[in-house]
Amino acid sequence: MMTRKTNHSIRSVRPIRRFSLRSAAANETQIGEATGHSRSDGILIKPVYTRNDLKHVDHLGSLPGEEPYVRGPYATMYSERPWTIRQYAGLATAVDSNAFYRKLLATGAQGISVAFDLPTQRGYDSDHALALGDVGKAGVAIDCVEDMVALFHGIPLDEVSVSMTINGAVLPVLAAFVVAAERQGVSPAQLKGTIQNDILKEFLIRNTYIYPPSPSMRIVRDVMQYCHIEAPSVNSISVSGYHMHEAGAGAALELAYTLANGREYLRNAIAAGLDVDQCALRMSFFFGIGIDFYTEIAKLRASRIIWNRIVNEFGPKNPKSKILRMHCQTSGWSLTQQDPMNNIVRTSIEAMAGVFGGTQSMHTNSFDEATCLPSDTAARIARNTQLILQEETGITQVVDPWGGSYFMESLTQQLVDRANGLMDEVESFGGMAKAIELGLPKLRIEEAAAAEQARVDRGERVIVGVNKHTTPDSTVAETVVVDGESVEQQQQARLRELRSRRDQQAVEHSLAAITDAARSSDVNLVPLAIQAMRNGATVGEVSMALEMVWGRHQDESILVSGVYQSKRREDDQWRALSQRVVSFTDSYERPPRILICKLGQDGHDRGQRVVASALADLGFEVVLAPLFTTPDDVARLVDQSGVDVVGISTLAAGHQTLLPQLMHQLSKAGIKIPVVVGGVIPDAERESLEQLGVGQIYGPATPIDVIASDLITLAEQHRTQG
Ligand code: MLC
Ligand code: 5AD
Repeated sequence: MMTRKTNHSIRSVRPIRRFSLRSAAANETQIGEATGHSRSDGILIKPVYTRNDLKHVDHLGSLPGEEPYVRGPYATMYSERPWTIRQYAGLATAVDSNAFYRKLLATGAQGISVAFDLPTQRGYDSDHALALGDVGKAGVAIDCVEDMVALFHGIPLDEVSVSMTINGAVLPVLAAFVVAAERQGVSPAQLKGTIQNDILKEFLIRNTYIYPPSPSMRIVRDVMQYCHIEAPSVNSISVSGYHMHEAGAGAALELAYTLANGREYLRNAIAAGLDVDQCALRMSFFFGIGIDFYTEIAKLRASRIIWNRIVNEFGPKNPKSKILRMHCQTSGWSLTQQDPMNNIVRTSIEAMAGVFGGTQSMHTNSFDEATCLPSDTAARIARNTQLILQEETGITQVVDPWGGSYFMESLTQQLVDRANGLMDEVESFGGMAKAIELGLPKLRIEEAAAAEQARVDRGERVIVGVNKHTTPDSTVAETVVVDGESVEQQQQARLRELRSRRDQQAVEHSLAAITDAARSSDVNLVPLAIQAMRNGATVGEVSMALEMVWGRHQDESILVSGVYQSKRREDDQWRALSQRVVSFTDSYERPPRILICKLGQDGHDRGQRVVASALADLGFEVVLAPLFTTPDDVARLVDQSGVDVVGISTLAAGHQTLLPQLMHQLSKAGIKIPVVVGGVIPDAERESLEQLGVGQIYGPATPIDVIASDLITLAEQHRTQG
């Protein structure tokens, strides 16, 4: 890992570093494969279970609400209070999102979960040059207290619990929330909700970090400490495995790394003087629920057993500290662009697994999410899926209905054992922060993702409508497109207005106090951020006040090597493609060379990394650009690297602004090169992208073979013509 001071230019091309994993994970994928089901998690599922399978189960006999809480955190569970229906949402401006939330609440949602746009998550105001193209696209744009006030207009913050998915920029966003509540007459002590504040998984997988790991961990504990004292009903962290699941981790890996992160946060806070009860009491968790029905139920049950053991290591006094409470979200990974109505069925099944696993709060994905942000219709069906489960099926009547099942108890124990093994590996590196620094967990997840992609491409994992039982008609009727330019203009006007009327001296004074406090570690940063936001500072300014001392973190790109190929080696189609790469290399005296990059603040890089790793296995020379590049940066990289093709991966709609700019930059520089795009791209955009000169467009779940074959052809054409 490396850290750079604020510097937004890309100086040199970084060829990918590749890394080959052996040992535990190699076994893992083999066993998973033998079952034909579980997602590379080393779990053996047999056709029949008997009482003999309970012999090795350690947790039998406990009641719900009792240690080790395998049967649920509360004695009565849903029979007394069902899980909270909490749909993650946010788009465009605060006013737009507020209207959306109010509609959600009026029609059955029971809590709010805010999705912020990427510039907000990365600590940039909407008028920052690097925010361009991403403002309001993947979530709501929040720059200042006034935006937060508008976001919660008419939503009483002492009654409705609010979750906010914010990590790198947690300080100014939490501060704006506290001040917005203040304006409603609600004190921090009356607030209820959750702040994600889980920075480790940002370094591991999600990539909306801002500062380097060490000061980032200081922010995490400052937030935990502040909430414990001032806002005791706010869950001060939501330790998240969801993103690991989305990135390709199997159940055991997701469990192990999420709980290892949890343990790291406990250690971090305790080292700074908090006691275990002060921090564990309001730690909460967040898991993805995939389509492997049984395994996912067992995963959630297993998580409570492991967390109970971990917290006990620290000697808590309050029994509540030992309970893992969780939010769950159905899997985005399992959703397909092809035959999208199938996603309703997938989501329902995943939601049932979440309920059987005993979740406290849940988001069900909308069927159109492989294409765009949820449309009204899709969001309604997603929410109704939960309402039907709660109110029609009778599922809430019985607590932990799988308890005592030979199969489920044995599967739960297998997951506990498997996750414990993976956590021991993390401990052997000195804990999660160290392991992340060494890069191991990311590679393990990537390895699982590459193996999974190979299974899909070989047809071993069936995805109905994608690699089996396909139908030609696969379009989504209604597509949500955010008018980013209009949001940008509105936000910029608000910022101008704010800056013209605020007391500039007071703002500067409070920002300077933050910068000073960043230099020491004995002052809690949250009250200082609250004061700055109250004075009229912006999210970007507070972030910059810290960045001045800590710099901005940049991740190094290391790719896993050989995993995809190991699953395809014997396969004729793969051999034919390898042969084409060899012929290309013979003809042109070097392999086809591709630049793979993302534009703007979109850090979702699982897709590009799986493709990069598979292409490199095939023999391509892959240049993987750093994250967060501008069109200018990419044009420069193309020029420097002498590649034959450029591949742009896009998942957060920023391409709508940034891709035309890139094409313009390339043509201005006289560079003729084929450009292909992959990711979440609505059908309605295809024509305009083709007009721009984009060579190929790949939706989610496009087989690697199709992409590789096209790329070789494009590279050949480029060499011949160029
Ligand atoms: C509940 N309660 C009970 C009970 N059931 N009491 C007695 N008997 C029962 N059967 C009580 C609880 O003790 C609590 O009170 C209150 O009811 C609320 O229940 P809860 O279980 O705490 O639920 P909730 O408030 O909904 O909180 C759930 C949570 C929380 C703890 C998991 O952290 C949460 O809401 N998380 C959501 C996170 C989220 O939305 N993330 C989205 C990320 S999207 P008391 O008094 O004890 O509090 C993302 C995507 C991306 O990250 O962008 O990448
Ligand atoms: N609104 C609703 N859902 C969203 N997701 C991401 N951004 C939003 C948003 N603004 C969902 C997608 C994705 C997961 C991280 O959350 O399903 O897979």
